[in-house]
Amino acid sequence: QPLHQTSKQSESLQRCYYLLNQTSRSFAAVIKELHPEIKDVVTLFYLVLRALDTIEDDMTIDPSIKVPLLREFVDKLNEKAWTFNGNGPDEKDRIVLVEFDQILTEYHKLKPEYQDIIKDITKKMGNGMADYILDDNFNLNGVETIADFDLYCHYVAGLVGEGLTKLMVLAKFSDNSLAEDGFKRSNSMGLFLQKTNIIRDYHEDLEDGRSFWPKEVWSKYTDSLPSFHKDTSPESEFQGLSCLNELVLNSLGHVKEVLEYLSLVKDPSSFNFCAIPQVMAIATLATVYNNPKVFHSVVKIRKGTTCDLILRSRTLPGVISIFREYIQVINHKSNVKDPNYLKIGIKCGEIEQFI
Ligand code: PS7
Ligand code: MN
Ligand code: MN
Ligand code: MN
Ligand code: MN
Ligand code: MN
Repeated sequence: QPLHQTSKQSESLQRCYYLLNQTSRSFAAVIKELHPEIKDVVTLFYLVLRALDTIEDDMTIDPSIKVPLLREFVDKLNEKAWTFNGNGPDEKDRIVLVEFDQILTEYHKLKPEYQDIIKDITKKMGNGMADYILDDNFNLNGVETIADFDLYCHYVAGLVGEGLTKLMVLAKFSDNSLAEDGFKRSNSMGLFLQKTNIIRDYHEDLEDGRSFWPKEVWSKYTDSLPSFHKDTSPESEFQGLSCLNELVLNSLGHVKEVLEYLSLVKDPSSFNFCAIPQVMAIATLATVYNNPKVFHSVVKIRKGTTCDLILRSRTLPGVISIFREYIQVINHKSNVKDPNYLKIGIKCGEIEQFI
């Protein structure tokens, strides 16, 4: 490539960065700081999966159309200029599908090894999402057991961890050790983010006509999941909080592997990229813990807190101190009457011992 062209981004690559900025403030910020060798490939990986998730999330697409579309989505990566205009007008990230041809143009310029990793993960994720699409009766193919919960989260987030790990190893930004555990810790990196997202989005997801809270857990506390929103009696709220807290306890089960994973990421820009979402997740988990607002709105962490956390996430000791702080916050918010009070105390103690 002639020297005068090396700094020039093609039109379609510029458009891809525009799409990245449009669809995620937080991912855009960390992806744009990545080393040039992996920045474009991670951007395209993100955009391909964002497009797939925009199909999954769109409740105006009938399951009879959505399911085959999710399963066949990977085939679109072999096309030159596929686009999709079938999203509802309110779907916030529909632009990535309307302009998917721009993504394809840049995807096909990637090294074949990178394309293969993206393709493999996209195929598995699309099929996994399809397995969990609810039918119109709202109760078929849902997240029933805790094993389902882990499997659904593996498809939509654990696989992202696996793919990103493969990319970082291939690009030599990380040594093999990250991939030598059968992607167990990469999976936990995704599951910790996804479970936190699912817990926080209780109300929004129900309003959109879906839910990912596992029935095996909520059925211990109610015979109908929406009751935590609808029934505002103190008894119902207590059952709701017990259920919520049991899910937080489940998520805390991934913290050890998350910190182990982060301890193995050596490249500084990759470390930030991996660490910042995890730090946001533990802060979110501490905020939603034992918090009845979850049943009525989306609980968000404060802007100032976010900035402070990002600044402290640059090193492993910084990340560990953040986790320690939020584990203490969770421990202090516990209610002795909660049925999992002891288990939560033990889990927090275990994590504090570990770090
Ligand atoms: C390729 C950077 C860093 C080893 C779009 C980053 C939905 C939590 O469930 O729409 O629809 O409400 O809020 C990101 C592991 C994935 C997991 C995943 C791709 C971390 C499509 C993020 C992100 C692995 C499937 C939030 C998983 O979306 O969720 C790249 C290491 C996309 C990561 C989905 C969820 C992301 C998510 P929902 P959101
Ligand atoms: Mn989504
Ligand atoms: Mn989704
Ligand atoms: Mn969500
Ligand atoms: Mn919504
Ligand atoms: Mn309400």
